[in-house]
Amino acid sequence: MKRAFITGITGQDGSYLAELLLGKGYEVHGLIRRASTFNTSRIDHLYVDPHEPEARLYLHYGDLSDGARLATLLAEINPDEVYNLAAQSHVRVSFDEPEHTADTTGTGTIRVLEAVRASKIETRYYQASSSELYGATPPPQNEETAFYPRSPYAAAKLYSFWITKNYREAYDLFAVNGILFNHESPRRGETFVTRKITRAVAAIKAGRQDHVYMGNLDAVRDWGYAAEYVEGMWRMLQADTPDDYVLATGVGTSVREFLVTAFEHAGLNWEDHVRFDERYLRPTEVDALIGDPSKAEAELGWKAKVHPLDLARLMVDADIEALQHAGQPWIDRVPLEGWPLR
Ligand code: NAP
Ligand code: G4F
Repeated sequence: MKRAFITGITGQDGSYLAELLLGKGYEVHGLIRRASTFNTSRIDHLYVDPHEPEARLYLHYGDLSDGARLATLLAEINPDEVYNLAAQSHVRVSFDEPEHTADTTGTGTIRVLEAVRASKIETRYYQASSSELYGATPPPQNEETAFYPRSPYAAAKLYSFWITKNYREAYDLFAVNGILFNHESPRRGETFVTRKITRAVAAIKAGRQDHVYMGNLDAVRDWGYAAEYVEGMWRMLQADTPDDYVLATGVGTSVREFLVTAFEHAGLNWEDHVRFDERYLRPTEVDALIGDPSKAEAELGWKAKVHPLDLARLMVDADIEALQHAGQPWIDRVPLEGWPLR
């Protein structure tokens, strides 16, 4: 039985990756942060009592700020594959918390890589790199495109990209960068633009909210479906040689197009409900990200099937469905615009 270690298992991608690996027969170990409330809602459906013989998913407390803990854990678990998905992953928030973002999204990576070396395990390493690295460089973007980061988040990810490549070359580690373009799902964090829109559509449709405040609607992104992207991560670690790959749909869509499609899908006119708030603008914006995933298709046989506007409809349906179930705490307790969240 193969064994995997996932940092960021409680996040969107970590939850889909855990599902995928369990489905392939892996034993899966995940790193979770100690919090004063439960933070496992995205993986609760995978829970099997660890005392039961069929249990294959195990969680361990730890944090990317704690290198010694990472080394001890890796030595104990001795995984065949390490997926480093944990990060402060919100671009707008990285302007508010640049130092924390550098420590988690940048230095956190060297802590995991050093833990791999210190524990002397034989493993393959996946680094969650990002299309944000391209920043101001115009699309289409592929593995040869120059990086031009435009946020503290992207600058931290730039360090992580290069240190991963350096450890591959310096220590002959099987280490890869997945340069993933935006990928979304019904499990997407609630303050990223797609999910913010689809949650607002569901709440407006249900008569629980009248409007939503948005930032720059002209930005273009290449939104794919997260459940498909974790398959690409796994394929990178099954390759004969380690390399870096772009995963994307190749289709660019503006925030406005996504928003119009989402509102229309629910039979709503977006202009009646969308307002502007500069709180959601960034000091430096990334205008357009559209990936060219041909290398992943040719070498890994990976291709995105769900395109951005299908994704908008899929996510609206999921949020409407979620709202119909009683006791959804997010809608009962947290007013969408009540907290000053980005
Ligand atoms: P996400 O939903 O924000 O999940 C982030 C995960 O990291 C969560 O499990 C979070 O734990 C954990 N985490 C944050 N700080 C940590 C710390 N100091 N120590 C340990 N764990 C910590 O992100 P995602 O969308 O799944 O993305 C996964 C990775 O891919 C991230 O590195 C992200 O930057 C990168 N990426 C994402 C996209 C995308 O479009 N989704 C595209 C390119 C790259 P809590 O649950 O406790 O907060
Ligand atoms: O959904 P977003 O916050 O995602 P962003 O900044 O593209 O970053 C995401 O994708 C990256 C991959 O390229 C990941 F590395 C990163 O971890 C994260 O997952 O914003 C998308 C666009 C931006 O241009 C933003 O300015 O939407 C625009 N936007 C307009 N109004 C908004 C809003 N973004 C947010 N979050 N909230 C708004 O109200």
